[in-house]
Amino acid sequence: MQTLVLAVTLALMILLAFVFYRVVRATNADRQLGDTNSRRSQLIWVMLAVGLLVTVASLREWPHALASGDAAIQVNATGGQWYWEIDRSELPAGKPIVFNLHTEDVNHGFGVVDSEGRLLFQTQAMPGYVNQVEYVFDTPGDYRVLCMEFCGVGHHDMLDEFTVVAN
Ligand SMILES: [Cu+2]
Repeated sequence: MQTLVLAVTLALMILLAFVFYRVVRATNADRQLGDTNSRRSQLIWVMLAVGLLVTVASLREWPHALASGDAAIQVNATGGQWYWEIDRSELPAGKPIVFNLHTEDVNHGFGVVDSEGRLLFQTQAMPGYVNQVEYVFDTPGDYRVLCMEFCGVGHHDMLDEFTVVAN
């Protein structure tokens, strides 16, 4: 999907550059301003129509459905000042995992980092809601959960961890 979006973006940028080049060239080549303004006006309307079409066509239903549905492993994680409670400490590699996140008190940020400290994903955990995020861990190892939303004096200590094991 990202490759398609990149290709469409590049094609539209090239088209825009070509149109810009033609407009500048036409403006400099002949000084028939009435004709040029008319073409420019048409061009702006065409660009608006194309922009609107691309925007509407690329809209997706919200919220996005989780890709794996019932096949995913469900993990429930609850945040609070200042702790995480995660109902599984060992997860399999290579399988879709859905984290169901919520909190007991204030907003927290559920961020997962690998053993080298790289942030893999993060999602808000909020009181009164269950937010879901799906991830597939490719590499077995130890992972840490950090809070990514400042939530009080103990925020920096809001850590937990789990292990991903090979299948
Ligand atoms: Cu926090």
